[in-house]
Amino acid sequence: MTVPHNVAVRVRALREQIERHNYNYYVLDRPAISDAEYDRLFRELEQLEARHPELVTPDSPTQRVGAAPVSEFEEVVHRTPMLSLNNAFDDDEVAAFDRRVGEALKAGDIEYAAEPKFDGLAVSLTYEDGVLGKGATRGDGYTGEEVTANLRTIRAIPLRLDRHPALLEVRGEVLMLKHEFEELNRQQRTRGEKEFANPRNAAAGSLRQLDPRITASRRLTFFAYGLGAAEGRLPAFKKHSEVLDYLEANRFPVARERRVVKGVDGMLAYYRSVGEKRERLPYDIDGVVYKVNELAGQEKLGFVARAPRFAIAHKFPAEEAASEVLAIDVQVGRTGALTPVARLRPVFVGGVTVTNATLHNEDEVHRKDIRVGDTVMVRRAGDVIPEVVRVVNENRPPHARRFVIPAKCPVCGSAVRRLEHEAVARCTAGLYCPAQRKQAVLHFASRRAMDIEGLGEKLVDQLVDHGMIETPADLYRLDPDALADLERMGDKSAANLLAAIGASKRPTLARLIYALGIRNVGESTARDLAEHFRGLERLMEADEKALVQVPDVGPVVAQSIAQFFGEPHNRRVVRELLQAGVRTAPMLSRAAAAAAVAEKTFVLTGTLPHMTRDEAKARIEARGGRVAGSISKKTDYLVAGTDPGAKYDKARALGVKTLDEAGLLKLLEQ
Ligand code: D41
Repeated sequence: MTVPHNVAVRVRALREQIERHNYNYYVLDRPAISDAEYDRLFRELEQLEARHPELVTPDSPTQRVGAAPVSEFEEVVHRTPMLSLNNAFDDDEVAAFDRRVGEALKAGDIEYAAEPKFDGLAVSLTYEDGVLGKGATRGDGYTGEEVTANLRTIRAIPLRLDRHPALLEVRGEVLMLKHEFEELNRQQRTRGEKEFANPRNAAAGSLRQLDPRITASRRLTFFAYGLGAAEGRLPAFKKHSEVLDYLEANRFPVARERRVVKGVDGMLAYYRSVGEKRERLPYDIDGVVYKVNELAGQEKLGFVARAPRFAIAHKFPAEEAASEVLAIDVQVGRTGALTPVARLRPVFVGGVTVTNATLHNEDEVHRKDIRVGDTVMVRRAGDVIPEVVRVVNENRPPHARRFVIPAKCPVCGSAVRRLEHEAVARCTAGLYCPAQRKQAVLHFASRRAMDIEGLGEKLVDQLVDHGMIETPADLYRLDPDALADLERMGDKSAANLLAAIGASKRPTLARLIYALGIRNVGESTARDLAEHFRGLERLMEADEKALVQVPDVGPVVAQSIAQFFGEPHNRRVVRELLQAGVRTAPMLSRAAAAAAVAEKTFVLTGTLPHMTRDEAKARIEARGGRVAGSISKKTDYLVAGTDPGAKYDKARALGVKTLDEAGLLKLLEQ
């Protein structure tokens, strides 16, 4: 049966459209049609091909998935070997590389093509007459495994090229995007299957499946970084950067973060800028790669052993490293929460030496089954608190016991309780527990609370451990001589601290409420409570029924507050604070307070230290104020952050009052 001409034309058009949408979606990350429209095109193509099997070609988008499983992979000899990269671990090694290059090329200020170093699997794609014929893993660089059927399932890889030489090898890395990895592990968890340690392992495991249908079900992607063998007509490339542009023009994904830089300074600046972006990139990278950009220069430099002399990988400090759990301690926080902490054999990871890692809570420890003596992978990414990611099981000592959260507080010996719906266990002693007492004092003194400068952790430890303070109220009765005798103090520091404590005696009511550290009462709730009750006494006497009258206060918060003030000890602390001379700043009458903001026009400019402009706007508007975009004579206040710009000058010129963030907060708190 011959195929009608119009069917053949339609099939060709459908393939082109589908591949274009694949490209928009998987390479450009910019879909141009809906999933439903895409599915419709795809189904139409499938139906036409089913009716006219002679039209099916290997480069049809319908042929990406569905190849039969194999029992093992064939070996492939790479036409040109896939070399390895030498590594540089610090700036000096990069400088040494640049010096060697400069000497060999007898030139200075060398131009380099700089790229991210993808943490994936290197593969080679062979296009014969523009059609993807073979795909192979790197293997040992000379021979790899033929994984064509699996690579074909990766939508970011073109099955055919538009303009093409007779033969072309494209080299690049197969990887799994971070969010796809998270999603895959979520699925593995719900199915009760083993999770993957990282995106690289997930990509490797997915690519090396004997059944391509499994590979197809995993979302892999690909980035090209160069060419291997080529036969036939190709543009006359002079630079590596031109090769990358060529690949990009031929619909291969190529790193957007690539740059051409000059000399060591250019390379190091690139390294730092990519390092700074690393967390936000959708894929894992383990460094950057610099390649001499001039291809003539590359040729001149040649190779040593299996690595080119014209390229080097500049590695980031590893974010994961193995260490050993020496002990599991339990820390007690301000609200009594018990947090298990792993004490580790010191290990250099993420650029610093790590000795402790949080284990979050009891369930986490059990989920990961972390035990003393275990060898574990420790992760420290960016500025995030170090974590134990998983146990590396082989080395577990035979009698390692399961961790259990202690029944008694490790600091004060009081009972520990864990509520049914909560992940954390808590010490029930409240402020009788020295650990909680310390945290309570630190919170009381913190910047957003009573703002006592110079009262840090080391000092509070000493004050509590020497029995000099039991509650925040004791701060206002400290003896100057005893204070001066403490470690790392002295007369001058003692006097400064006492002055700072004295200066904290006039807080707003909202700050004082916040400073008390009532569970579930953050700054915003504290403000609402102050506004509603307008005095500490009234708040202390309020029952749960009265408390839920406050906007945004629900039964849980109301219960926390009522419980807090139901505790005689807490009432005593408040009484003592008042006796010590702590007085809340007078609040304006409701009418006056409203008048301070309501109906007033504000203009915001610059960056505020603690809130976004949207937050500031919302809070002004919540009080009936208006926020305008530009300054005029009608503006009542300009709220200026850092880098205020021209609005600030104009406000000054018009005599408009300016406020900083603190001034605005004061106005809002009134
Ligand atoms: O992103 C990468 N992982 C990457 C790997 C890259 N951007 N460029 C590379 N360039 C090369 C040379 C210069 C040898 C062609 C590489 C690799 N090689 C490579 N990948 C695995 C081993 C070597």
